[in-house]
Amino acid sequence: MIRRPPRSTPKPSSAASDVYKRQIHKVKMINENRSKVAVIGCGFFATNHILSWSNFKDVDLVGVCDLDEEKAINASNISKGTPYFTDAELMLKEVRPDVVDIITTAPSHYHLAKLAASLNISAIIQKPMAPSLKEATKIVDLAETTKTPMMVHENFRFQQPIRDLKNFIANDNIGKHLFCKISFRTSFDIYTNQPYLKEVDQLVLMDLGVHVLDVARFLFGEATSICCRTQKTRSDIAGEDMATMMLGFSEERTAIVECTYGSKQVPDLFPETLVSVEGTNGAVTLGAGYQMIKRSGEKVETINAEPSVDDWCEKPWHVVQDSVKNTCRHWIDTVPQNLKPETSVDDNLKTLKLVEAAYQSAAKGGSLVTMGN
Ligand code: NAD
Ligand code: 89V
Repeated sequence: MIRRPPRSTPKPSSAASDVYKRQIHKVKMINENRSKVAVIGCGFFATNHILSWSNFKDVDLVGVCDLDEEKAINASNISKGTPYFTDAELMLKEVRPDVVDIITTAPSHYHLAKLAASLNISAIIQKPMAPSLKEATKIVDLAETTKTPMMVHENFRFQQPIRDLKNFIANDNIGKHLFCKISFRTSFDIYTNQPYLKEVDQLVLMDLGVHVLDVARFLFGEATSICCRTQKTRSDIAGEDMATMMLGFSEERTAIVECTYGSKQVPDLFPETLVSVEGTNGAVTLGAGYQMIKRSGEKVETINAEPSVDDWCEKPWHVVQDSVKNTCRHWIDTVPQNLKPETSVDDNLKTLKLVEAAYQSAAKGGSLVTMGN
């Protein structure tokens, strides 16, 4: 049954759920240009997805679901009373969305992707796609065999400053590309919002490396090799929280990619990603505070590349929140038009292969691992 909380939402209790007025709202397609979206997983990060979808004029958020009813009710409340559920299958069968946005943690992704595919519903899966390359490959195979469009919500490449930087280097402004550096260094307490990160054996490469390595692929294409060294900067976490990588690409191009949750440097730029790209005729740097300095030949230009702060966003998260909006928009602008999204599950598998290779390299003291592209 669809559940919609009454105006003043009481603290849910087992009895309370009987109080809620249950109505079957058949959300009709108002016209074929609208997309019906449902969300599974209403935890810490889901608010950004829910508010992104809610702010699109051509999207109807038709259902939100969490195993935890209180979280589902909260998600309903922040999205103007979207019907809420605690059973994903029931929701999908009731509301029949065009796409389901899976914003749970990685261990549940395959099961939920399989559920979506069984109902012929396109899926967007939060990163990391799966806890292992093996399971991610199962998702890719599932999407292919069932012909269900699936993409990964990998949003760092959709950060506006990084899109702007890519546009600059793509238009022959810096000549032949030579070198790229991508850096995400912080000691912001990510563990309070995401306590599960303390428990995972594969931490920074799987959680953050997956972002910065995808940016490396976005800027330089497929890597031919990777070397990686990892470190652990604190004793109360299970996995590594610092990684330093060197990637090789065709035509002798080289990238340094680094990510850590254990950097004590000041200022702490969380959640900014610093990027620089150098070529034979110029360079571009995305520095602290979104200052972008572009050089093409002898022409040098400094711009403010800071993304806008929509009314539902707040600094310093606005670059991430804006990228969530852009990533959600990317599904709308591709899949319904039968276009393949940039971060399709089969594309994102290549990023996960880099993560896997980074772990292999780190296990051998940083030795070079060749990518069989
Ligand atoms: P969370 O644990 O706070 O929330 C996940 C929610 O999913 C929980 O409330 C849980 O009850 C619910 N859930 C799990 N299985 C379910 C099921 N079968 N049906 C219904 N609900 C279910 O996690 P989070 O911190 O919000 O992270 C979610 C995902 O988003 C993770 O994969 C994380 O890596 C990713 N994330 C991405 C970004 C980013 O895009 N930049 C930032 C933070 C987190
Ligand atoms: O974006 C993410 O995946 C989060 C982070 C802390 C990096 O923002 O885990």
